[in-house]
Amino acid sequence: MKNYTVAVVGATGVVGKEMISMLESRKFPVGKLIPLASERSIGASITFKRQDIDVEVLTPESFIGVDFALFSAGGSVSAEYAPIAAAAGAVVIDNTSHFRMQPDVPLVVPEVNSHALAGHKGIIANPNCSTAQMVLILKPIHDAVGIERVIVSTYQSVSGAGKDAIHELESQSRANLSGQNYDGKVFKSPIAFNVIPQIDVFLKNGYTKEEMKLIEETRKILEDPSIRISATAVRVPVFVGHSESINIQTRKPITPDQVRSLLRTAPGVTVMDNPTKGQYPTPRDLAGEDNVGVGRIRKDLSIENGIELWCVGDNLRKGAALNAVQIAEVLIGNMVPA
Ligand code: 25A
Ligand code: L14
Repeated sequence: MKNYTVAVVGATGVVGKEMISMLESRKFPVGKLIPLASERSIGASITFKRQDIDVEVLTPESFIGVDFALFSAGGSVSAEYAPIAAAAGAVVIDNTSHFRMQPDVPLVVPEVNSHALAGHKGIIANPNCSTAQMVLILKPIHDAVGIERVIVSTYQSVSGAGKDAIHELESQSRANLSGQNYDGKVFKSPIAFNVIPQIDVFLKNGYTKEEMKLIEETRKILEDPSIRISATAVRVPVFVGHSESINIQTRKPITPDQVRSLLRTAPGVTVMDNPTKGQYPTPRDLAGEDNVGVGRIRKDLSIENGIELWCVGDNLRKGAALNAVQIAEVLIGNMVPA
């Protein structure tokens, strides 16, 4: 079997570390791993298959001989270096929002639209964490009865915003519990013991960029620009795991039982739906898991063809690192495409 040279850009970040861990645990055929980060990470090393590998500073020469380059160091780093990596012959799988909506860049969740990988031009985009987990749920329903409209509210953990954000929640919580003040830098409002209705910047239309990513990326992945979607993205004091309340209006009628049985056979999804026994997905159940959990499936009593449900996923796994490694697996023929 062929072995591949894999570069990870942003290797010391929370997503980068998870990517390296996924490559190892899923036994991706890595011949050589090249961890790349900024100058701030000089002297750092990462552990891969029980070997310590020194982190290298990202330069335009970093991609010579690289087969796959997984990027998660922010949009500006991808904007500058992903084209350089692709020109050097690497296949780029980019975790940032930079290329996602470009028409010639496939935006892929392998269980949903791996066919979109055909004819890629060297850069493939990984969707936003909240989009990735939602389309796993929407796809089987859309195929069965058509989706007319979606209203989603997210409850997003701090790890989506990186390691400084994880540190801020932890330090602020400790400080507040001992009666001290703690001024955060990452979040505009205190995140400890609070809920913040803003993720990413506000746009002229009143939505945030995170909300518009959910709307536009979902339509691109489901290949249906006619689906009407509205979103509210909210940050909650949770370390890992994004939750979503999703209201779906379908084109044809469907019962909650039919939704449950559709989702029971959906790849990447685990139905956890026995509310009277206290069974429903929570971030603490799903953190560290590959699958997305779904529960609270019920009829929306306020409209004709309405379904309400709740889904939770590990934002660092299906929302980022796992999905990226799965895309590489499809490309080398190790994962069965949808
Ligand atoms: O720029 P954006 O688009 O707004 O993205 C913001 C953040 O989103 C995270 C990522 O998290 C990023 O920083 N992110 C991106 N995509 C994501 C996704 N899909 C995502 N999160 C979830 N899902 P992060 O902070 O955990 O990871 C940052 C990693 O990126 C590397 N990096 C940053 N700039 C780089 C770069 N690598 C190469 N070239 C660049 N120009 C970063 O490496 C990390 O691996 P690092 O060397 O910069 O940081 C590691 C050491 O430096 C300390 N440190 C970090 N920031 C600062 C700092 N020290 C001083 N000042 C700072 N501003 C760290 O503590 C660590 O010790
Ligand atoms: O677009 O802060 O992939 O939770 C993912 C993490 C946007 C921000 C993306 C967060 C980013 C998001």
